Amino acid sequence: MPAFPDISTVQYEGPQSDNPLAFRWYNPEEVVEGKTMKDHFRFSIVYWHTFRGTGSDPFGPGTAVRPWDDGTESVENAQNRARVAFELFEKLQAPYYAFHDRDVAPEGASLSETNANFDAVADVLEEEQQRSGVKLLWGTANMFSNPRFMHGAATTCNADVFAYAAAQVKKAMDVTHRLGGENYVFWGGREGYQNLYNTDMKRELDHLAKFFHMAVDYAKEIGFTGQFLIEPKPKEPTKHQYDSDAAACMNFLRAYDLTDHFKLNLETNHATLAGHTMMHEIDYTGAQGALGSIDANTGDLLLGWDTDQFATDYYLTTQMMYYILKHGGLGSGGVNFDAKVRRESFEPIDLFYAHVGSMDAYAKGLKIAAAIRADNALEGFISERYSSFDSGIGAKIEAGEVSFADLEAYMLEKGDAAPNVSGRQELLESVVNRYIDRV
Ligand code: XUL
Ligand code: CO
Repeated sequence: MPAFPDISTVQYEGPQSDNPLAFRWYNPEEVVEGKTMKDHFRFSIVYWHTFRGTGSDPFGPGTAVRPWDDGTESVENAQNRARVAFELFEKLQAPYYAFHDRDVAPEGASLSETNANFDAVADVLEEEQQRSGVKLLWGTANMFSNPRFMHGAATTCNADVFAYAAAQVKKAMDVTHRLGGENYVFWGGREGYQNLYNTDMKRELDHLAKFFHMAVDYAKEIGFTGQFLIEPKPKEPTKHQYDSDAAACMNFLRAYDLTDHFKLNLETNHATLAGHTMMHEIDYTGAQGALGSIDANTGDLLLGWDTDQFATDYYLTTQMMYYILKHGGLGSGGVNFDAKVRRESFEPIDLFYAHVGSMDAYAKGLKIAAAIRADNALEGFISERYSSFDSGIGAKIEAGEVSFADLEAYMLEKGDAAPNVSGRQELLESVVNRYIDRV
């Protein structure tokens, strides 16, 4: 019996459609910059918010109505939920999904029982993947919910907890590999600290690096060739998260000789919590050759926490797609909806409205970004702005051919620097508006 009997597969109807269960902009086969929209986005739906989120908050319990879920932690309920999940993935035309180990299967009384539960649900996931053609974008391990991880997982002070975390990731990698996962993600849930008085930060960072190297070794052992990703986030749950932003992650990877094996999974709401725009994080990471994947969501302008909302803002999606295009796309990553419907949006159909609206916002953002790029409307200005480095003294600086003494001699002779030209920020913001209007 279908869980969503009144909803059929969402189709593209074009920008004039008033049907909230149709795409107005996301047209999977439409080609933009030589690639179909389907291949640009590789849209993915997350298991945790969409199938395990209840709408609970610190002030009250869940509100979500999920008629297919019997509310128990049984393996049977988990297997049934998996079938419902694939019905939703297919009806949204999402080619990918992503999970934490503990989203898909319940924990048992011991690690071996937990692993057996995971295998039993993985059987259904595998069956459903084969039936539907929906693929696994990435798997990950939840090492932040269980109380054993109160001090961290790879950065815990307790060696037994480190060992448990290693065993858990080993199993999550096995299942991700078995299901053909194209990436494996580490979000450093409780990998950070609250107070330095009780923390050996250097030792914790060394342990985290050891943990990642063990994961790289294990991937080789089992023949897993998917991309490893780490996901920057500055706050929540700890005050000082070790993976606080893209720059901190890149520095960590470089310091511990991990850059060959890891890229980044950037999340919009994490970027803004770090005091950055998402376009900043994408451009920074892209410049380092480490753009791996995107957790697509947005925060709220007025709230200072990780609200994980579905993005519908064309400025945001345009900026994201612009810098994703600039850096050659997402490779084995995708646009993964790490987003949850609001507590007040409690009906199953809200899950559809949310994804359809946001898929459309990204599709329109892609078209706007491609139009800006086709006219060289921003890059043209940027190359002109830096043109003093294209020849003469600027070219010599870039080529490393001059010293401080050479530059002093040059300037003593010239007397003063050439006059500056305007940065034209206001003009350029209006140029972006012009493309948003036109597409
Ligand atoms: C937490 C977050 C996680 C990761 C996966 O803020 O984004 O859901 O994406 O662990
Ligand atoms: Co995320």
